[in-house]
Amino acid sequence: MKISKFTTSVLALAITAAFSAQAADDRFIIKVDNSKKGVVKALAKQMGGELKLDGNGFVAATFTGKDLSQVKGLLNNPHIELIEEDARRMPLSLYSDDMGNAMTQQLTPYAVYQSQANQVAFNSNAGMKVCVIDSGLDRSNQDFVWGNITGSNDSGTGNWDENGGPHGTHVAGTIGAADNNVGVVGMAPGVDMHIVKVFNAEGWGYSSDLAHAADQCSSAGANIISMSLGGGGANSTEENAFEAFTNAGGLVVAAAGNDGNSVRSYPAGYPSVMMIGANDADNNIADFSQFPSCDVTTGKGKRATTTSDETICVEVTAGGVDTLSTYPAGMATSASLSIDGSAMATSSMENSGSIYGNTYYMGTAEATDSGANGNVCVIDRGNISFHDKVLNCENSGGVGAIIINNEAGMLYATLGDTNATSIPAVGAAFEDRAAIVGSTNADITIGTSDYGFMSGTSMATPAVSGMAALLWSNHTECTGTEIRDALKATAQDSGASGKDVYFGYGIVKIASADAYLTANGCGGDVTPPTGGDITASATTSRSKGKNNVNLTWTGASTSSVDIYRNDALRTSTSNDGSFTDAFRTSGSFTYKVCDQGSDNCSAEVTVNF
Ligand SMILES: [Ca+2]
Ligand SMILES: [Ca+2]
Ligand SMILES: [Ca+2]
Repeated sequence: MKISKFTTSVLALAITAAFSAQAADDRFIIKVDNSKKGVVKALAKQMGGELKLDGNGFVAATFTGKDLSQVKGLLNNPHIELIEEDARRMPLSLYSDDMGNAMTQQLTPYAVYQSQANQVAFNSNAGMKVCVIDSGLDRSNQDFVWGNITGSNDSGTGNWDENGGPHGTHVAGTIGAADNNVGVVGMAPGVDMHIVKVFNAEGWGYSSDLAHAADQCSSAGANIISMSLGGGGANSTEENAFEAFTNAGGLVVAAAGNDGNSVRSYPAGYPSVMMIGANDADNNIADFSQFPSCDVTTGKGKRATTTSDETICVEVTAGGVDTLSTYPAGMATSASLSIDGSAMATSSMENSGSIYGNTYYMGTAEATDSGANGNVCVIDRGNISFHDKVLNCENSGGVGAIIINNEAGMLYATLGDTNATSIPAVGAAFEDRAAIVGSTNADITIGTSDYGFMSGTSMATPAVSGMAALLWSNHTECTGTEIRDALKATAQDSGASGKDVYFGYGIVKIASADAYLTANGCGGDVTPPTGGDITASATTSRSKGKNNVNLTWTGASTSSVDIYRNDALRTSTSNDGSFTDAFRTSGSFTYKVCDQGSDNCSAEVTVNF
């Protein structure tokens, strides 16, 4: 069986087609006095238009295959006050990357916020190690704690610390890029990693390589194996290797695959391996994320029975669309934009370079304009091609161009195949239009970068591997399977209500998982047994609008005690015989006091408010 990397696109730009000046869905708004609307509606219909909306002082209609100037030509009528493109409106992303240039400042990728990894501190003293089986980690990238990273090579793949393409470097950055002042920040910043390079120059390897790699991960003392790869067909050698790693207390994480179908990929399809799907910044499933069934049918005909096995399908998802991470030095392209000194969201359109200048608003830049000479052109999207706008700017003496979207969101586009321009041109979001149009100066940089975007379940997988290391570093007493169960128990249900084949349990929420393990222990929501020699009692009072529980105890033997409220760990506190809990909610609350980290607890004490 051959295995290959699960990445759909190397650059965000590669998956966004160039936009034309044509209105979205060929839909236009026609402004007309209500008393003349009937005439205009009849004319629009006569000219091939299809009425979509009859508004107060306007109508909206589609003209299939027509652009704005053509529609203006068709509807040449004195009653029409204005015709403009009817733009699509859609919600902004729920989560987004930090803005700025990763070459000069540290940016946090959106998936870190989405999955709450910024809310939990990584414990670097816990000794967690993630083994990354991929195309190598290029030593040219400075955003790693290299002293914490080891590696091994398979024969024929070259050195583990030289890249076999950017894939392995991107994946490793999502797991463990350093928390410093540059680049990106990983899910478990600076975590120990062992890199196993299995991909040859052609970009694929064999399942026997993976079985061997699992042993190398084990020998290196790894807790977690992360595999952003896979292929069709199960085999027992490979399956046994990952099962042994899991049975020894480890956690194995692998990608679901990027074909957007229900095919089950391996190694993710093995029960011992946790399968990861990809979601986007809006909590939607990525259209490429594979969704194999969880059903297992045994027997035939009337004796056939179908059962569900959640270990053979997607278990959880994390961000994997347009993921920002590390590249081998200089292998990515990036753009940055500052307006009056403030970083602003942007996208690279065309032409590398770094320019600073005064801004000049050029409208839709449908002709040259001497006012642009020596300045950065600020241009609205619409009416003519992006290329011709930038060319008009350049022919006016403009030194750079910012094209602002005319509908919600960032403008992702290129200048097309026959580019006659040479000044750097970037896209900007419609939401920033007022700030950009009203600005006095702009700083644009488009150039090679050590940081860039990729999309795939390959990107979601290291996000989960890194977060598992983050969680585990705070709960080292747990096994890998208990970490896996906690990730599932606390994931945010997304897509169809309840567990589904696309999201599994949902989007990983690591602060929730951390609280869950703190409250319930490694085994999940198991109630600690009562008994022992500890006696506890409680009185109640009210002050400053709060209910107070004054808990006292004797007989505990550890220096600190664990206090449980309604069977969840409330706190660990000094064994000084008293603790006061305060809250504003009413109801019945049950407390018990336990020797720290043990099952030796007092009997339950119940208070009511
Ligand atoms: Ca960093
Ligand atoms: Ca599995
Ligand atoms: Ca769901």
